[in-house]
Amino acid sequence: PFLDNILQHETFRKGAVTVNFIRDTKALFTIKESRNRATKLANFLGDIIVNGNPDVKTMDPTKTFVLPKVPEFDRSNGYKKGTKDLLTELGPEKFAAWLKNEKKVHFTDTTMRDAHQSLLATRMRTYDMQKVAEGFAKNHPEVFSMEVWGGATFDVCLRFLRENPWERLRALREAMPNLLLQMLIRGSNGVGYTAYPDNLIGKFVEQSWENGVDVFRIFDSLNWMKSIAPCIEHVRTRTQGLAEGSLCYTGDILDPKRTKYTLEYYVQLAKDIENAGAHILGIKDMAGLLKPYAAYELVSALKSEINIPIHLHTHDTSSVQSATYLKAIEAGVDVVDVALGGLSGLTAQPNFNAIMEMLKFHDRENPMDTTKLNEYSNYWEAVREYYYVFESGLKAGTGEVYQHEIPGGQYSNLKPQAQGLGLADRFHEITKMYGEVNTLFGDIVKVTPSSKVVGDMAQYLVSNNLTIEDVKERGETISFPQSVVSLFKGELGQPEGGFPKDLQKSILKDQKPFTNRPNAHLEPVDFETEFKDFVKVFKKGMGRELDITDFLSYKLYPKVFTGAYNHHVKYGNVMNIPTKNFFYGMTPGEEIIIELDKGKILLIELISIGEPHDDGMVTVFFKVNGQTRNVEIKDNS
Ligand code: 3PY
Ligand code: ZN
Repeated sequence: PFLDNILQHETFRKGAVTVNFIRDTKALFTIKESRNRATKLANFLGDIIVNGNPDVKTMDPTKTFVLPKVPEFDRSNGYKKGTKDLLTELGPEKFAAWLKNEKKVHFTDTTMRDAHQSLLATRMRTYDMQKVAEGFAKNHPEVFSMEVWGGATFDVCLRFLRENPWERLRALREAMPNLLLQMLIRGSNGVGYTAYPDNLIGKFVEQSWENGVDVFRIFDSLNWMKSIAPCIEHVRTRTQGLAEGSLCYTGDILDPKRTKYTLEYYVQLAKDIENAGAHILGIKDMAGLLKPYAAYELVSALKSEINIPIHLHTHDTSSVQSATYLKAIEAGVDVVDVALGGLSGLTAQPNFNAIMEMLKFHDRENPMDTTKLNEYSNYWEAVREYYYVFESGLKAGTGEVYQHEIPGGQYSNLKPQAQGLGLADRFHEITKMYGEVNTLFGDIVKVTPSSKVVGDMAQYLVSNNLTIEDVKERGETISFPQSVVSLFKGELGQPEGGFPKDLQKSILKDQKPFTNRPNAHLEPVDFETEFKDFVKVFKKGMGRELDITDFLSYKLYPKVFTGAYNHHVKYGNVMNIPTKNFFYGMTPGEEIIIELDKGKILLIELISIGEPHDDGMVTVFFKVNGQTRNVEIKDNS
């Protein structure tokens, strides 16, 4: 094995060995630890081979994949100056002023966050991102920011991918040092579905910055300033990053019958966000409801009423959102969110590659190497196939989105949820009910987590064959889902215009609602004591020192973190397993490479799968770095 370690070492493989190579390369001596990790990974792969990945419910045995081609880039050359360098140079205030003065329109690439959250149920693994991150940052230094973190990616990383989200962030930071990295944060709800103590959100913001986030897109699921403002303050006081306070767009400002979310409402909200200290204003059109002419009106009005730059986000669920960008760009929007072609459109963002072409020779063009950009689109197109089991099935744009108003990020999750409840063939009933529940709730802003509550209620009513009339007539006798009770109690904050009083009464029964900040009901975290206790419980299994970021994961998602921890204890770090094998196992004769650490690799070949023994165990035969390694796996079928 020692010889193995030498032969496998990157320096050796590159032929760059010097006299002191063995003496100076400590990794060569960690044979036992490597063997241990190899065995754990073999056990993981064995389990997937015998029992399948529990996250993959059904698969197509005839499915084939093409190898994604990583676009070429100059490895020896450094990074060209980008927006991250500019932020470091100018600081957030001057940076925002620079952005506002730019004539050309800027682009945020959402491929590694919202695009896969909205098309593939957030399942994109770090492995596929890391392959292209460095090259992309070197080839496209003109990009404004890379949205790579936050939203649902945080918990999906731990819950389903069994990765450490902080490790993803650090890896992407290292690979893209010249570009701004962006995250989505749900105000007082952090990256969760409920309010957390203020000091926990503050620490989370601070650590997000420390580990690589520069742009914090902050929103509240009810557009409640009392949740947005404290988070802006955390960014301003604990980081040198950019606070992008965001308004969530719902309804239709051009529809005279919709009098709740009007142009005046949004302008006032934008002013409040600016006054709270945001460096940038985000317009977060999470369901893709901002139609082209409405975008022109909204952006024009905001441009004349506020002094900070404006960043527009949308989802192309209806398929007309490129036109929205065109009109917003004409009205002077500063940055728009796009996704690389192969992972764009429909419930995700409009197509980066196509928008670039749309603007060629326009006076706001931001020229980039479109040939290269197309190569990245092709890369993601091929990678996307590995995730085919998580596709939402939406094949064409839908005008129905203007009725149900379901956010893009929720749409791709709603289908599997409906399937899970045995309601797959009633999906359109659910989407219709979603719109009706919104009206019942008094037309609220619907975005995580308020959107989840509307979704829960819609599914609950459809699965119990209840109607909106039933709720109105005999709501006191119905026991509603917990998330609905919690919303009406005030645990997600207060909606514009308050809750409908009668409905609130029948949902809460004898519980009393509150109207102050939900955080006011939560005990602050005692970091010093609790961190010590945390380390005592979890230290042993991780094989490394635990730090504050692990603690934050635990505090935000105690059960999910514990599940990920137990998985780690059993199987080690599975982040570097190729995606195809992570989800679908291996076929006999297949040989894969897994990087354990930088420069330390494992070569794993599946030799064969034995017949089940009487006790239900199956022997899986591997070759690991040339040596036979058998693992015993319990067959759960
Ligand atoms: C999230 O909160 O995860 C969203 O993407 C909302 O649009
Ligand atoms: Zn979005």
